[in-house]
Amino acid sequence: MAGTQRYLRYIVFALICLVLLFFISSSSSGSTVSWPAGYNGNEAVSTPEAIKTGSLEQLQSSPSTTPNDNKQLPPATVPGDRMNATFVTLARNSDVWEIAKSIRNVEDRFNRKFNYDWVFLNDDDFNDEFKSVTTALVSGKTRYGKIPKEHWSFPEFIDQDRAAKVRDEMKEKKIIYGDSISYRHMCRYESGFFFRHELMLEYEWYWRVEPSIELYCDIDYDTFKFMAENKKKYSFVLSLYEYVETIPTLWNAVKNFTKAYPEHVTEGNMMKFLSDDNGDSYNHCHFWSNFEIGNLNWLRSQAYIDYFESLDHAGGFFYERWGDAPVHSIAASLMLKKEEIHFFNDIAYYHVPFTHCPTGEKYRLDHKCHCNPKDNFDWNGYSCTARYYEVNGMEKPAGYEKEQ
Ligand SMILES: Nc1nc2c(ncn2[C@@H]2O[C@H](COP(=O)(O)OP(=O)(O)OP(=O)(O)O)[C@@H](O)[C@H]2O)c(=O)[nH]1
Ligand SMILES: *[C@@H]1O[C@H](CO)[C@@H](O)[C@H](O)[C@H]1NC(C)=O
Ligand SMILES: *[C@@H]1O[C@H](CO)[C@@H](O)[C@H](O)[C@H]1NC(C)=O
Ligand SMILES: [Mg+2]
Repeated sequence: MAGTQRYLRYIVFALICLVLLFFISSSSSGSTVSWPAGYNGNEAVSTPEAIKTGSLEQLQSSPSTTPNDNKQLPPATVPGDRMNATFVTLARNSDVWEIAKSIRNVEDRFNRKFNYDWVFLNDDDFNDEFKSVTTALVSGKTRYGKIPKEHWSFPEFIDQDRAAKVRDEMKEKKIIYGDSISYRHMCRYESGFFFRHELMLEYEWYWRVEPSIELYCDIDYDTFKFMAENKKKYSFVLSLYEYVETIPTLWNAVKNFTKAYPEHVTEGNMMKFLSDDNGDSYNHCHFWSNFEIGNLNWLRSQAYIDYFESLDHAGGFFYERWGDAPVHSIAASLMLKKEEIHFFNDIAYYHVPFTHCPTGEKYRLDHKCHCNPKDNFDWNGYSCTARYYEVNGMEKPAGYEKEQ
């Protein structure tokens, strides 16, 4: 008797197990959740039914309280020619996750439609993780370049002791990056060398991207083509006043340059953006260079090279802490015609701590922007963008007063 009872109990237990197994297996195929891969064997995360059955349109056309006929996604790749252009990023291996965020932003808002190349430059070798993560994210071709030693070291005319003393003093004064050697090499490299890296020689246009930036609006047209068709050579989204302690003699060095090379100063330039007294002194306005779309052949021109060499020999990259932003901005404002510098009001952008959020609600809604217009820096007193409008005789966008 006891043997039969135990036998029956086994059968009931086995039946319960079978029923349970049936439920688990049938429900998991229709469920949106399952164990993460590697947690319980190597099961892959299952896919929502609508995607598996190909009814993605149903998901997209689900009822909405504000009807909108214009909800189709733009094509993944916009037809037509591409420009001779590339993204360019200077980065360390340790920047990988911060640059990954930037790439994802740029791809989602722009490059998934255009698939431009992306050049990464580093004073060290990029490791496999950096290369595989960035290559997976970029829709165009990715290329990795090592910076030659002579572009990332102290030139022989620099007095090392004097430079070291300055770093100590700046540290004492708590000037941001004031005691950093690598930051100075970075600023000098971005000022005078990135456009001559052998990988960059293959392109005419560049768009500079730094780690941890954000783009907040869809960009539906080819910004490089825009630059070419409108005869633009340099562009910006944010402008501000430079920290004076980092550039005390920069303007004197610029004046020495313009005296030695008057032929490089272009007529119809934007000197008024830089100076309120016709060039006597610098007002410290500059375009923020962590975003740039520009023409590489201009940076490779004799005029720009003479300018960079002249500043480099003045020593301020090491005896002070000259940034590439004022260096590029002064060059653009003196050596280009003012019409050749473009303000990309439509590119909504963030680099800590400033935001450019386009003024004008219609534009923001039409381009699916997700920035808060209250964060827009343009009409703030520390921005130089109002001055840019004034010196170019441009009318400020409607509603700008409300953002001051
Ligand atoms: N390879 C390499 N890249 C660097 C080095 N220092 C800075 N960079 C890169 O140069 C660019 C500017 O450096 P950041 O540290 O962003 O300088 P910043 O924008 O003035 O300051 P943050 O507010 O910290 O962003 C970024 O793309 C960095 O990844 C370095 O020593 N080596
Ligand atoms: C792209 O521009 C570079 C620099 O001007 C030039 O050397 C190269 O030949 C161009 N490539 C194409 C495909 O036009
Ligand atoms: C500019 O030139 C003068 C005269 O040669 C020189 O004394 C001065 O140090 C130079 N200034 C800078 C910042 O290079
Ligand atoms: Mg940065």
